Amino acid sequence: MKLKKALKLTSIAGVMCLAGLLFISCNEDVKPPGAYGPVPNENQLRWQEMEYYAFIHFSLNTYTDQSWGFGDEDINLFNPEKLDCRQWARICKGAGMKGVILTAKHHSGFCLWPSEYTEYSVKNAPWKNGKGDIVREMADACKEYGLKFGVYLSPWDRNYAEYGRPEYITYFRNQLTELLTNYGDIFEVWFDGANGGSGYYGGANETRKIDRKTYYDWPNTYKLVRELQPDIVIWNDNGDRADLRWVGTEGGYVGKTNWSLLNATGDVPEDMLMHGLEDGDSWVPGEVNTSIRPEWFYHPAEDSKVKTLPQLMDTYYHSIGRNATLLLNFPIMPNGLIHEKDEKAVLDFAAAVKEAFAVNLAENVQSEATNIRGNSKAYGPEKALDDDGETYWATDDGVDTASLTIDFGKPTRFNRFMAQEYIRLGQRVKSFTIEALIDDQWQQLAEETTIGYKRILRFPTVEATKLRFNITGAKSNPVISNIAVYDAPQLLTPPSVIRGKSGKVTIIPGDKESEIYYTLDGSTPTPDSEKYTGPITTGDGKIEVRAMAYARASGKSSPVTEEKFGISRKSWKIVGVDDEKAQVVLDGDPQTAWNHGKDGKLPVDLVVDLGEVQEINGFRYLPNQSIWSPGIITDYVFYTSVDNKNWRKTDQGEFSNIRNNPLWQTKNFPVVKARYIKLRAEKNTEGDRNMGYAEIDVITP
Ligand code: FUL
Repeated sequence: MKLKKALKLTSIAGVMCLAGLLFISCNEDVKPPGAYGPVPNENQLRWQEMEYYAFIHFSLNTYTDQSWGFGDEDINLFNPEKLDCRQWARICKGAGMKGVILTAKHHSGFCLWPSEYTEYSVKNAPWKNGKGDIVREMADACKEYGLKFGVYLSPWDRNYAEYGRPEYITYFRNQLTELLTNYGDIFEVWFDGANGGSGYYGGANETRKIDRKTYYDWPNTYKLVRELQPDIVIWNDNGDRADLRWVGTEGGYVGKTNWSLLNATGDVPEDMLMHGLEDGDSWVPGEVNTSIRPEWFYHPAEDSKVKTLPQLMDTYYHSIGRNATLLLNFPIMPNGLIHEKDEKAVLDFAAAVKEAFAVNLAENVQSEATNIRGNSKAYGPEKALDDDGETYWATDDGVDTASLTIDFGKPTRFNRFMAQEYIRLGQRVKSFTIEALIDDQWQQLAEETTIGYKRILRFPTVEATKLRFNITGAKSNPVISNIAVYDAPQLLTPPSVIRGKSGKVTIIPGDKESEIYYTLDGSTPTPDSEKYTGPITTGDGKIEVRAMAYARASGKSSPVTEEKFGISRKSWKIVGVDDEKAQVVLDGDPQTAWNHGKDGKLPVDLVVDLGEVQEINGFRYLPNQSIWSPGIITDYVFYTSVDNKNWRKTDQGEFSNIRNNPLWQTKNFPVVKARYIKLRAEKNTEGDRNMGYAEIDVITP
């Protein structure tokens, strides 16, 4: 415990004794609890308290509509005529964020600062006649708006000729040195884990494999980082433990059980990323990284896919509310600005968070606890209700289960509960429940596992006079710095829309109570539009469905869901596969999936008969949506045919970043006539032939 804190506690206890205000015995000599297990260092603590900060994805691939640049993209494309880092910073600040992490170099190798070690940077781009430096502009804007600044430097570099050889490590460290020396304080550095293999590599155009654990010589790279920026935290997903961990998904959530611990060495299976390791020997807390749109970089087609308020609120509860921080990404448009829809979404989100947590109904209300450390006022339950993160309720050593009861004094409506452990002394709580006294009966509202730095629970609104927080299991005596209770306004969840093979459109409500209204002509639905009562029969052509949930009682409506569907699939079928279940690939439902068997040789073909010859100019593939599903295709060739005999190679490429972010993959090509399409899977994430498909679709002109 810090000296300052120890003095503070002693003096509080002393004042209490002198004032003779004691209801329980006063013992000034009660020692504070000792730390248990691994604890965060100062940098990790400072970082954890930031809670919420921005990611910015911007690079040459913003101009090529790609997720990952190959490394040979034309530098002349880079000319963001309205670039304004102050706009980015203003939005982040307005959104309540505490910092910004910028993709100084993404996998394509293109540098947003004029690195002296490569020609593939802004210094050779038309933007500002090669005199620009986006890292500088961002660092300055962050300073102006009181935000911390961080950098993403991709270890994988698809442009650099020496990538894969020892020379690249010198290059990588030189670039790191530039970034960590020339731009002021850097709070976090991000070493992305992607090492896809293929790339331009100075013209070699080949696949290079490296061992992500050893190639980058992380221990020495970390040493350099810490020398240059002693207050930094290092994020790394390359098999070497750093200060922070990835949580195993880019979907915007971490496990409900979330230990900020891992082992310093050894492999980390994906579910360990999501939950941490209860008995881990090191403090490695989770950071939830996700984008405000499906993808990380800007794609105009996603202008209607910006996360809705309910989605962003879910993300909040599933990250900050589960003992993690939230790193929320903005893709920058080719003109150099954040899209106004993203701005509105994030500001609405900030307002909703503010509203939800505006009034803490438990602040300084009456409380009692089944055990108080040394019966000392310094560790009483009121220390968890005083809105001071440096004081806490603690129990005696050896007392690992205890209850704290809050008495509201009158029937009080609430639907959120927040608890925080004093993590300077370690993460201890293994399980807890909360109960409410409703009409003189105790009713259990929740039964949960870990708490950590912060845990927030959501439950249906109750009206109760008391709330009881029961710690039912802990590694050591619990130390709770904060408890809060809120009555957050209810939000309506937008419905989801699917079009089945028969052409019927089904709208799935996000909750059970609200009504659904929809349109089929691209107009915005209102409570006067068609009311959804069951599957809608649609014709064979393209349709655009817009739907919203509406709560008559409050007059509130949800954000609008927009889905565009191409030609009907009535007569489509999978051919050449001896398994009826394969047809789910065409059923329009993202939740159903089918996998080819594991046996046999690569590549694996899936042929669809579209029933008649059609004009098509692209296709879409959605991988199996269950978490860590097998067989996500990464490398494909797409063929078309009019007779199922003579095939034409129409497209070929990779589904970049599909493993971490298993979204719809859309590929466009010039118009061709085809009745049959063949998706050839050349490689999947597991390196086997068990190819998985949730959906396959075509795009028509
Ligand atoms: C991933 C990368 O491959 C994506 O492109 C993106 O930068 C994301 C934050 O991390 O692994």
